[in-house]
Amino acid sequence: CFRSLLTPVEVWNPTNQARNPHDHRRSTMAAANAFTSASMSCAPSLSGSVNVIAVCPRSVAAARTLSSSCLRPVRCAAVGTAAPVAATAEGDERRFEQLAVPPELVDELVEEALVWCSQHGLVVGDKNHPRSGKAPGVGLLHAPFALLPMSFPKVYWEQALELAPLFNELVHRVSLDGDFLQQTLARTKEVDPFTRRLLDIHSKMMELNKKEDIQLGLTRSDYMIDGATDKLLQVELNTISTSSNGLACGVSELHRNLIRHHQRELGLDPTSVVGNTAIAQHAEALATAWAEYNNQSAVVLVVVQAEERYMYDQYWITVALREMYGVTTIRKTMAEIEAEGDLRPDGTLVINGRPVAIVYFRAGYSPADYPSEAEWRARLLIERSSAIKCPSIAHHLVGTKKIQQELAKENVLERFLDNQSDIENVRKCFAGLWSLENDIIVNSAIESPELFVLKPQREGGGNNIYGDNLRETLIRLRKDGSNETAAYILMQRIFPPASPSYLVREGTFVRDNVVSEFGIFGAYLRNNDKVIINDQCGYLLRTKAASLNEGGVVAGYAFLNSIFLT
Ligand code: ADP
Ligand code: HGS
Repeated sequence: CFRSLLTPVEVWNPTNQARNPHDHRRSTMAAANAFTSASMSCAPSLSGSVNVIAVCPRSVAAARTLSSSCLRPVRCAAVGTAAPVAATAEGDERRFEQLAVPPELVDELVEEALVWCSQHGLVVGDKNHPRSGKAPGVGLLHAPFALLPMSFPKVYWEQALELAPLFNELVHRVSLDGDFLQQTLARTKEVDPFTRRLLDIHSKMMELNKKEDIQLGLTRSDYMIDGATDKLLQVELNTISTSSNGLACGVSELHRNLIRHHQRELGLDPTSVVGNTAIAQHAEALATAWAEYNNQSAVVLVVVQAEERYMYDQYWITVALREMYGVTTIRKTMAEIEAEGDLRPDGTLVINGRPVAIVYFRAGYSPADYPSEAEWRARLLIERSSAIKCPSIAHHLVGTKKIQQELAKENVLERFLDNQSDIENVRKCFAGLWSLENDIIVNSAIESPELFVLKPQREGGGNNIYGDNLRETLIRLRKDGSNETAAYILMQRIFPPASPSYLVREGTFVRDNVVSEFGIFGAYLRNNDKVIINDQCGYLLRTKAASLNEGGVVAGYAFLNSIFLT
């Protein structure tokens, strides 16, 4: 199905396109959503080739872009758009719940969905298969998914879209303030060896006065709806290895497919499922950055883990990059980069003789990715090179929980953003965030641990501390009087509205009460003063049992889902 979408598009060749990857007649249409061969409406295009109509999320919000903000989206691939019909009905504009499945239809829908997943590459490696994380096509399982989408109020959707370019720009501006990063994480550095190693590389780059002319950020801001206040609150801002961008596109097409085939029984309009342009826009951002690097023989280096059961999620992006733009990617672990990588005198990073234009990290966000000094040498080699880092070490540090907490402090956003309404809009989505130096908050957390989340400076899911464990940890830290407190932040626990849903994993389904976390991917590309891309680039909706504390699909807690706009 993937390939059929890409013919008759000729492979993009920068020389005859004069480095204008923005000829979307060519690119974005083809891969609007690689999963969607079935659901496309075709119209004759300029070049007589098939013209693909996909739903661009931004078409929904275009009218509402903030007039006062100077940070407007730059460059959204103008995919042929048909605004999804928001199924609003009286009084449910804030309805935020799983769409109901008639019990008699469940088995049939589940079987159809499982078949669709295997036929459309909505798959992951099976953890019970020894080679599933090493060899593509071996030991596959369908990705975990919610059976039907979640009804999602347009007002939250639009708010999150408007925030995307603001957070992109904020990450960039904070990343330029090396002193802010070093000072804010100075105490954490003393008690958290992983963060210390990252900070050491960052301070080395500051000493070398190493400037990154071309900057590429592929981020994701995660939100939950706070059931108590109806507010959209930010859970965290990811600046490294943001994943599920490939598979997220698949689940929105799966849902559209199921609803289209059962429109009469479900009484739902498939076009209310918001199309996901994550694959197209991540590939376009990487291709545009590659063109800015301006070395035709250069490759995109994807930094991967030695065992990666989530490789298919990554391949959706890199195959789209090759198919749509003719850009080659190579996959290497940190250890392989250390062994095979080299720096030319002009700073070019070379892997087995091939120059590297972009280093796209899909690993390197967790201590487990640095089992020896070799991996740290590789990270330093990459940072010292002229390759575009996605992310750079500075961007990586901006995504730490401690920086998230510091930015939520009074008058700190004002240091980075100069438009008052942008500052208010960003601050509006901040949940309660505190350091452990705040005795009043620590007391409340010991008293009511269920209302808080204790977070170390870790990424990837499964690291946070909740409930009794949270209370005991705070009591221990206080008793020890150690400065280990600097390794954590405290966050207000957000309780999203729960609703029943069918969740499908490993070929079986359960019905459970669920809550969801909604993420908007962001793409930011600039070359010195020129901002080339500053935009949202697709979404991720993850649904988990309401009884679970932790989240994350890779971490095994959550299920992929899609948005049914209401
Ligand atoms: P990580 O970087 O490890 O993914 P997160 O901060 O995203 O860390 O937390 C992981 C998961 O924990 C989230 O996906 C969410 O399910 C849950 N979580 C995190 N913070 C909160 C919060 N403030 N309220 C409710 N749940 C939370
Ligand atoms: C990859 N192995 C993330 N990324 O985005 N998690 C989820 O695929 O590249 O699992 O819920 C890596 C975090 C959202 C998807 C996995 C941010 C990864 O876990 C990378 S750090």
